[in-house]
Amino acid sequence: MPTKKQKPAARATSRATKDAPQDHIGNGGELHQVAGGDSPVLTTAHGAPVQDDNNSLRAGDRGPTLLEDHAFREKIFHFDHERIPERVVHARGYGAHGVFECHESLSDLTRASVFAEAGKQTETFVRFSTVAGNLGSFDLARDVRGFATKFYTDEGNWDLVGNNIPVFFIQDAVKFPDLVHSVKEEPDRGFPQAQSAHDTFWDFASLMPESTHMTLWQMSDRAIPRSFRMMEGFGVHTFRFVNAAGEGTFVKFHWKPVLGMQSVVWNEAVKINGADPDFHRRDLFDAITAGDFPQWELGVQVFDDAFADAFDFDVLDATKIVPEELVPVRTVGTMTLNRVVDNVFAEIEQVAFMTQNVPPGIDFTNDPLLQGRNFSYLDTQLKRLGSTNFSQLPVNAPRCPVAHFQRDGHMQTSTQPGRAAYEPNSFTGSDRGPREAGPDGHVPFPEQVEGPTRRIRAASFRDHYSQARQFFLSQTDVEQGHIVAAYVFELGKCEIPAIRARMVANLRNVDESLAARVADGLGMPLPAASEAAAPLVETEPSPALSILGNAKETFEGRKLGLLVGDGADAAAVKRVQKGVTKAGGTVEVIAAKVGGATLSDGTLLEAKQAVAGAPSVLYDTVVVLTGPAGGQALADEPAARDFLTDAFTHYKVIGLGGSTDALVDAAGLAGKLDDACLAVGTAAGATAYVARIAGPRQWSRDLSA
Ligand code: HDD
Repeated sequence: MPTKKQKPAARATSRATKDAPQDHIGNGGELHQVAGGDSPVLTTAHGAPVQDDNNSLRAGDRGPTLLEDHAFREKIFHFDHERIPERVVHARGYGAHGVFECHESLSDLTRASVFAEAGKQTETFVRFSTVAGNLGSFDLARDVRGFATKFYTDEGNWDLVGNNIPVFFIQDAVKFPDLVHSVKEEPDRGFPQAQSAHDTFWDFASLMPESTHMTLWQMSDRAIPRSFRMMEGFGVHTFRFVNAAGEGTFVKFHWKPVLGMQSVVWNEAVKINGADPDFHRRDLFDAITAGDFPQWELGVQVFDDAFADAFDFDVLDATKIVPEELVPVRTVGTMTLNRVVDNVFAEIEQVAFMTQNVPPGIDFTNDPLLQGRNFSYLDTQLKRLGSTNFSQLPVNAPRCPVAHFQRDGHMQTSTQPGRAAYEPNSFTGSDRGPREAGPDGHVPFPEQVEGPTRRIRAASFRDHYSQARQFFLSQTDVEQGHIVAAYVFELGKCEIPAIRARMVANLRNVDESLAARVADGLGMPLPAASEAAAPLVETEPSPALSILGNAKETFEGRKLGLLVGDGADAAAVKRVQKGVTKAGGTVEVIAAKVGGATLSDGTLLEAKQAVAGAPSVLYDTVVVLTGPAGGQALADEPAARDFLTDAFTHYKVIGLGGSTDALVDAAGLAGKLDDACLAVGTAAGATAYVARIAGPRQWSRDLSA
């Protein structure tokens, strides 16, 4: 007799087989489908149809589970092995597929096929990441962002494994494990994760003056981007272009976001991490699935040996930039991200970037950081992906023909034909295997190298402060204030006063006012300046280094949080929605309850979010529109009060319409509203509001500058 407990199992089984959504079939159609049509049958990994996926096989209704239940054992076996090691750095990331289109032929500079002719398209895959945090950490950590691009070129994959900051903490790869160990959670306690605001990071940074320049960038708003779509990317190192004649030039790569650069403010970042730890990945996913494809222009700075020799700094030193004012960035193509992944693990987790993946026409330089990376990335993929055959995974596989004599290995999926698996061989036809490409292959740039073998840091790498100073002096007052505040916050989290003092002593070599303001913020006396390894070189400020100085006048790609209370003027709501959408933004409707709000014309406006789950930090600007009843209800709701107070504190443009006085009062803003708080109840008001949100935040509210 079947017991009562067995009945639900029958229902669940039929759900699994009959009603399974089509998209569970698997990306490559690799899952076994026994019965035709759109309802795949659940099978084991070996293809046998599963009778019942809800009850393991047991002896008797209430007896022990039997070892012969192979379907159960296979399911648990696979589950137990689902995780692979997360990346040792850049563990948390998100990615998407795209296409790169070349604007003009660069064949005079490089024979790389990506740049062969105007209009040439190359498939790409991009992974953005934070560096320090673990896989499950939050998106808005103050951190460098990885910006890694795989170009599936006609002549093999080109991986441009860059960051959103053009310099790095260290000059020599031998220090990379030390850098990473210092920023990761401290080994004796396992915290803090995903942040540099602790003793060990600043201990290391203060003892390694070469990291000072990078810490300036890291303390700037670059490290808290509003969106992956609104940040720059850099190849960091100086690479080499090599043309068909074998002539080489130096090149640096830049990604410039078409939406312009934008960051959030620190207090906002802290709150976003609580409100939506997936803020950046959601933003990318939402934009691409809405057809609002993010784009970046690829730019190159090309220079020759004469420039490199005359430059005040060493172009092989990854702690230095080449200012755009000295060597302009030439735009050579556009990348569009147009497809989200089908499966996060298969694609984003298993994608394997390697700096050593360069096609003919692109080559390395002797940057000691790059040279070390070229070893590390191959090695780490074996650790993470478990087999030398990781290049066969769909996301990693080149889109051009692959032919070599490497054989076998774990998880070999290619059935390699032919009799000879060695080179040279005397076989012919399909038995002989591939032949070398000779001059058509990746021919290394024939650089002359000489000198004794020594462990030494070149004297040309010694200046650690001049470009850090240039960066600081190139920022607007508001941005300088944010950098000061970030140092104060981070060093304030250090429990060892000597570490704070050592860092401030280094900052005195960057800029006296910076050091004095940080010391003041920390409430400590100004220490003596540390000894610099090289005298400062006078540099001109580089306007290209400021985010705010280069802000784009647009609301494209940004988001309005529209808080609507009962009785709100229906026409006013529509006008704001229409205006913002027309300006290229998106609108998210928020109400006291997620069921929505009843408008003046009696219609129900559905909400996407209840205000308790949608703090204003999730939006670029906010509008409150409400009737009298709704206005009082919002004033009584703590989350609605915070919504407005935070929007004001984060310098956001605010639109107010209808009966908002009670809420403004309750939010503590009575008498404080400024000209970035606009009345949006009328048509003219809505127009003025839409025009204003294309502009900057209301920085005059910022007292840190
Ligand atoms: Fe690295 C990952 C960028 C220096 C060793 N790195 C990694 C990723 C990015 C960068 C974007 C994530 C790739 C992905 O999304 O899968 N790394 C950089 C930049 C550097 C840099 C811009 C300096 C200019 N890295 C660097 C050095 C070493 C490494 C000096 C070691 C000697 N990086 C690694 C790694 C990782 C990695 C351990 C971890 C996961 C991976 O490679 O695939 O090999």
